[in-house]
Amino acid sequence: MKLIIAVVRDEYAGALSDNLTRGGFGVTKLASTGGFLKAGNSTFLIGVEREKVEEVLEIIRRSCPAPKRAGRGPSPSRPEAGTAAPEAIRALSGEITVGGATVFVLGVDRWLKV
Ligand code: 2BA
Repeated sequence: MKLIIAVVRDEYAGALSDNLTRGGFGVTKLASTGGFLKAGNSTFLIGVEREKVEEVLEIIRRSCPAPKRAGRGPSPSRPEAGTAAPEAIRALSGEITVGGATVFVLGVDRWLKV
């Protein structure tokens, strides 16, 4: 048994949720916030049998376009600078990469519904 945690951009969340549900997987979507950009994103919890992990990863790949460069990060003159951490503003002197998903696959000791 595995728990897949996937952090995705909000714009991919609807498609990912639909595709996972269509594939017969149980999904919980949580509203989350990235620590660096302080922007909203979505975190999916997906409990699956070990042999289904690759199938889920493929759905995530398909639903969340590959990372690409997306312009500069927050700077003091941009609106999002008001919400980004000061260290993020300082660190981001160039372009940032967005897209894809940040995925963790964890072992699950027990899975029960009580
Ligand atoms: P954020 O923390 O808001 O990060 C958004 C994007 O900013 C990151 O995209 C990355 O391109 C850039 N970034 C983050 N930290 C940076 C740093 N210290 N220096 C320079 N650039 C930085 P992703 O790596 O695709 O991450 C997207 C979102 O996934 C993150 O949003 C966060 O919510 C989550 N995430 C990423 N790595 C994580 C981790 N190790 N643990 C937990 N959540 C993570």
